[in-house]
Amino acid sequence: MQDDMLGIILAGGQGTRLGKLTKDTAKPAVPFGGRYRIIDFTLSNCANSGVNTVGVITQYQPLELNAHIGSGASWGFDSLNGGVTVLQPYSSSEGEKFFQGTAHAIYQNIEYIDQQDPKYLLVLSGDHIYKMDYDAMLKYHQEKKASLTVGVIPVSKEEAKRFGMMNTDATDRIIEFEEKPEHPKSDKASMGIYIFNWPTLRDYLVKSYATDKSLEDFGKNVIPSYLANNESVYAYAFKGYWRDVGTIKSLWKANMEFLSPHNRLNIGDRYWRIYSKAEVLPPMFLTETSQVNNAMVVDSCYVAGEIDHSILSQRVSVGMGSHIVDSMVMPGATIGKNVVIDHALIGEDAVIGDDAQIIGTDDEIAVVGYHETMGVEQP
Ligand code: ADQ
Ligand code: ADP
Repeated sequence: MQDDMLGIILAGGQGTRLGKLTKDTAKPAVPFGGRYRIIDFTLSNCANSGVNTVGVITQYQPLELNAHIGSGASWGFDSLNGGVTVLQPYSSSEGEKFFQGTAHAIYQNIEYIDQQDPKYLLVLSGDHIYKMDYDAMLKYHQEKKASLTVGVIPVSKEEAKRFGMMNTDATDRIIEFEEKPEHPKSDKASMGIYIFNWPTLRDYLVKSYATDKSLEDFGKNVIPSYLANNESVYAYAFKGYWRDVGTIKSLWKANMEFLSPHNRLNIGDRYWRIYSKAEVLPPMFLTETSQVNNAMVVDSCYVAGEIDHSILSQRVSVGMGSHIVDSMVMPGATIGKNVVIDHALIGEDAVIGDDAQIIGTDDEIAVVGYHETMGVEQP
């Protein structure tokens, strides 16, 4: 259907803002909502929108992403008709990794993109939780005869500092754009989701890098240059639920929203399913001492304590007398007896000893890192 459009998922820049949760992995591999990893949402959106060919760009060891994505069959991708490719990260000539921005990451993968020979390039971020039909966005892009279309959503003044902010005219053409402004002039934020006419972008990148090596980002460099060159750049207004979960607080908050029965994400939608790696695990077990309220507890968990308004991912165990409130526990974490966990994110395979107290607040979420051991006496 949309074989003219190639999807590229930017699956990890520096990723430092998630701290201990992303020590060994690209952000998009971070678990979300009990059963998913963050990238599942974007991959499912591609599959559901008929974007049959997707390249995933990461700056980290792509091993975990490779293991998670596999052939892509869990999301319905078919390698005979496109499929998902996790692209190898690039190194400098000294073999060291170096930081590069989003536009630079596309530039370095020109060869892969040329092989696919797309008319349109759909650029996506791997750390967003949302459901979106990219095919509808492409139709809009074509109707507007745009050179670039940017997905746009309203945000509050406080949030605006985290985003690219813009002004549009009456036809939704973007006339001003500023990346992470101190004083935003509107409430229109870029979702970091772009449809480019590939030949135009390709020319632009090749010409720019021939003269100026400092070009880094779409938000900081490419969009402003497009506007300065009078390219037709349009805003595509998105109406649904969308969260950028690139920070600890936003990741915790989106997990708590996921728990709400009023969550606008509507994960039960049979016409827009969110897929993940298919895995069959033993059922969960709740002992007679367990109490579970307003919670999501998935396969292979063992619960002897109290769970209140929290998410337990696969293979989590919670000992007797422990109390977990307003928290998200990632797969494989082991929590001892009489532990209190409140307003926290507990990393994958973390081990928490008896009597530990891990207590955060709305403003300062407590975090136990991936594979971290806490409060366990060493022999
Ligand atoms: P940010 O999210 O701050 O703002 P950035 O850090 O450039 O932008 O990352 C965008 C996505 O690309 C992230 O998922 C990141 O991990 C990934 N990424 C960055 N560099 C990469 C690289 N070299 N290789 C692979 N992946 C890489 C952007 C826009 C704003 C917009 C917000 C919306 O710049 O204008 O408002 O997204 O979230
Ligand atoms: P090990 O330390 O057991 O050798 P790896 O580091 O290879 O394991 O990763 C094992 C699994 O943990 C992978 O599925 C990977 O996606 C996941 N993983 C790695 N780092 C993180 C992290 N920071 N947060 C969540 N999951 C992670």
